[in-house]
Amino acid sequence: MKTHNEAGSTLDRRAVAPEEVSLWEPGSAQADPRLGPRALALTAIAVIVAGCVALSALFVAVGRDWTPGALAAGGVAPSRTVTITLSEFKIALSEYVLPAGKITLKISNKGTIQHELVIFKTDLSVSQLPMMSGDLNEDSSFLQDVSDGDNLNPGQSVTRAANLKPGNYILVCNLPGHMMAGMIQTVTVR
Ligand SMILES: [Cu+2]
Repeated sequence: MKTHNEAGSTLDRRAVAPEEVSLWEPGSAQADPRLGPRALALTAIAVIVAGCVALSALFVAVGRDWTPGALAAGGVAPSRTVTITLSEFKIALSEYVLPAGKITLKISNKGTIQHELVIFKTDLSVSQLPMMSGDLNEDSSFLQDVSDGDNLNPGQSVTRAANLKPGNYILVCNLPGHMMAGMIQTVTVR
């Protein structure tokens, strides 16, 4: 069976080949001039493909900023996960402007010492934040505690759910000295 099929397809290919050639060079049997139009056509295709790749890269880049609008138009909003990375002495997020509503926080301590993550809603700027003994005064009425959890050991990751209203937030590691060392990050929710 196999041998028979292979022989058949070889014959088919032979039968088709002259027609293919005649598409490019109807009036001539010469081999070399054929490369001209064929190479041109291939180049044109390559240019079109490259253009499409560049365009889609552009749309992917711009698409990030369009997401909130797309969600409003699309109807069903997928649950958003935000990645938060703690280290000495920094708090880094996968995005710094978040959509209001339910959100999943994936918090990882990629440092070499313990850290924590506390989220407050506040209208104060960072320089106005209420301090006590060099750390954030978490009991201040200017701060609304939105999300808190246990300290994370080095290498540990946890997932927390939050429901965010539009406004300004600060993310802080308030272990002694950590905030002043740099572990504070502002985030906007809208
Ligand atoms: Cu810390």
